[in-house]
Amino acid sequence: MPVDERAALQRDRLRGLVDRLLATGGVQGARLKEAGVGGGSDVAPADLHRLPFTTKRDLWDHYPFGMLAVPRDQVAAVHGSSGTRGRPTLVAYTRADLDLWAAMCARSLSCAGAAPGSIVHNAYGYGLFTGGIGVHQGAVALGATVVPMSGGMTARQVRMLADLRPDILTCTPAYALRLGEAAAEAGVELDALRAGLFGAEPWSEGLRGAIERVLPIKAMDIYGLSEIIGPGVATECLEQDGLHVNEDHFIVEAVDPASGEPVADGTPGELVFTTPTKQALPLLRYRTGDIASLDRRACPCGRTLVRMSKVIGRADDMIVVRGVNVYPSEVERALLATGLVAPHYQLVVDRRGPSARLLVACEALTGDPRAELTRALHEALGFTAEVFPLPGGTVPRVEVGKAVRVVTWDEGDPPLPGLA
Ligand code: DLL
Repeated sequence: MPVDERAALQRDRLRGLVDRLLATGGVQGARLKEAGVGGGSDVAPADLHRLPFTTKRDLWDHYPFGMLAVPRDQVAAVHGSSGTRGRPTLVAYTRADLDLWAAMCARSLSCAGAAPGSIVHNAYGYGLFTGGIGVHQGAVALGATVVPMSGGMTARQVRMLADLRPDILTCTPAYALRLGEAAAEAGVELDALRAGLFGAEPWSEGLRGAIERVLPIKAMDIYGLSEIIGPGVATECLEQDGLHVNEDHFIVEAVDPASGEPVADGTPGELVFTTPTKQALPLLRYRTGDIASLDRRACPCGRTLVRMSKVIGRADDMIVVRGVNVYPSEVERALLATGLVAPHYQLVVDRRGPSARLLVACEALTGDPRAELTRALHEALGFTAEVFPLPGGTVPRVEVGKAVRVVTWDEGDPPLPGLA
């Protein structure tokens, strides 16, 4: 779509959203009134940065149904996070929202090279988590054949991959690696696979390389969050150079996480989304906590949708070790760039003593890589992390759900054998 045409669409849709929020009279409507907004005609996309934010706290405070913008009986489904990293969040969808979600996931699948007739092996978890059902509905809407594997039971997954010969694989990046290794161990060749859409957790270019070495595919990044809709908010095209944001439905901004002020394109900031077309849970300027930069330059693929970089980390995932801010993905990038370790690692923040230590548990490919890894990490992070090469298979592999990259050691035995 030409950029001007989409800007006009965004303007009209944003005005409609503001009118709906004001009419609903919930927390978002009240904040708009306080900000002096009397109706949709008062706002334009260029003024978006002056409007109030919405946060996860609002969802918690109004859990489960307090932020609905439609009567409860129009809610066709709910999804959410289990709350392993905090309190549970619940999001609601009308039938129209489910159709929008399916369309956005279909668009994402096709952006990554899937087409009607594709076979999509979907190993995202099904259930309250949005990954499985979101991608499933997208594959159906695209006219593909979906294999609803969900996560786990890796031997069975390998069997289905061998028997059904899918061309598209969808799962978390950590599980893609696990599946590739398990297929190789079982002597199964996955020569029909062409592309994968991996997301739900941060991953680096190094991990992309590792996945593309164990699987005969192009590995693409797919981003989303339950609050906005689930997967299908943004996806990489075959250029593998940034994720196209479906900004006709999800208007994106990047802001300074501390001040909340907009940052320039190309500068990492916290992603903030507005959902002008969602019905059950429309959100105005929702703060994601995810750090990435935006790129409005034309993409060789021809899509005019703004691109976001891979997510660098979450504002709340940042580890602070001796005053230095570290995102797990920076450690991943530095580790894998050495080519000396397998792409399985875990960061242990030892908080038992007066000053925190960062322990990096990894698996060496050959020899003792400690000196070189310590040097590479020092160069990347600016302080000394302690490297622990452990025997192959010691670092936990993820089978279900999201990879746990960081654990804290507060007291007692080390979280992994071999650490000290
Ligand atoms: O993880 C939605 C999803 C499912 C996206 C499947 C892609 C594929 P939530 O469980 O609500 O939803 O978690 C959302 O996960 O705020 C990010 O911190 C993180 N996340 C999601 N996708 C990516 C990605 C799904 N591609 C939270 N890269 C988000 C980095 C991601 N982080």
